[in-house]
Amino acid sequence: MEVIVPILTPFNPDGTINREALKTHAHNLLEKGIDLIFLNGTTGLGPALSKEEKKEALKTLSDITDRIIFQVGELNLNHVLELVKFSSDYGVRGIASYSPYYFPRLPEKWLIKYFQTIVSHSSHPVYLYNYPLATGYDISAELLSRSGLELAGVKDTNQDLSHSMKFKSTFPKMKVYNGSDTLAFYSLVSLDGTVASMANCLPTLFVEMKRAISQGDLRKALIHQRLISSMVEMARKYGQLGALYVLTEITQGYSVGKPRPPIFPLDEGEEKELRKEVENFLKGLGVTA
Ligand code: FW2
Repeated sequence: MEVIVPILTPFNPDGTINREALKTHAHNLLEKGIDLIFLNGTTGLGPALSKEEKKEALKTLSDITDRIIFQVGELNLNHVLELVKFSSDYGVRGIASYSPYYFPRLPEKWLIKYFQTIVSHSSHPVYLYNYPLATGYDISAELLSRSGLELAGVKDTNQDLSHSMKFKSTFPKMKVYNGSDTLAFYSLVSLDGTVASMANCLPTLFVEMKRAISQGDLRKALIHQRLISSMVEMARKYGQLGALYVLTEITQGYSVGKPRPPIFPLDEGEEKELRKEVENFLKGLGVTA
């Protein structure tokens, strides 16, 4: 049972990656008991990072850990393969990719061919990042099964837990994670774990939820899930990807820089409002984030 953080990418005011902030954040998350870091995911603004920035993020984190799944998805397969090759010099735990996106009506066999090409070039275990809402394509358990493609695992970002569970029943040896914050409890209970964006700002709560589950205290774990879901609701009002930077600064006590437009930072008024809301919420609960 693993709690995986799709780590946010801290940016400097000039739009470059703030490497020190990335390192500080990763170090804190691991110290607090997070199992693995998912690098260049959606929360890390992966689709908005260049291949050189994806490499830079890996280089930066490899100074402190090998507990990394390195996301390499791009719309240029040559770039993807360059990233796959680059990762072979690092002791990461796996590489992952979302499917090609944006272009409509891609034949299924092209989607499969994309992943087959990655698998054939990778020295690391390969994970599918399935996020139909974002990519427009569902690489489902049925499709994987028909294709004969063999993968180490899947991160399925889906509000339908049964969709994720189908991967586990079809491929019992595969690691299966759901990527929805509001289903983290259920993913920990019924799958191999969760890849949860909110673990950037609530690492301790996630780790405690996992501990409560392993001790059989499901009531306590569900209370943690409710708190996490409440924070998601608060963040969504402002744009969850941007709000996460503010939430992380509030709860973890250090700056993680800003997002990079078109993922815009919250404006001054929004930030003030969110801070007030969250601080009151956490104070009322006496919770450690
Ligand atoms: C990522 C995740 C979590 C998500 C979810 C999307 O890469 O950021 O899929 O937060 O909104 O795994």
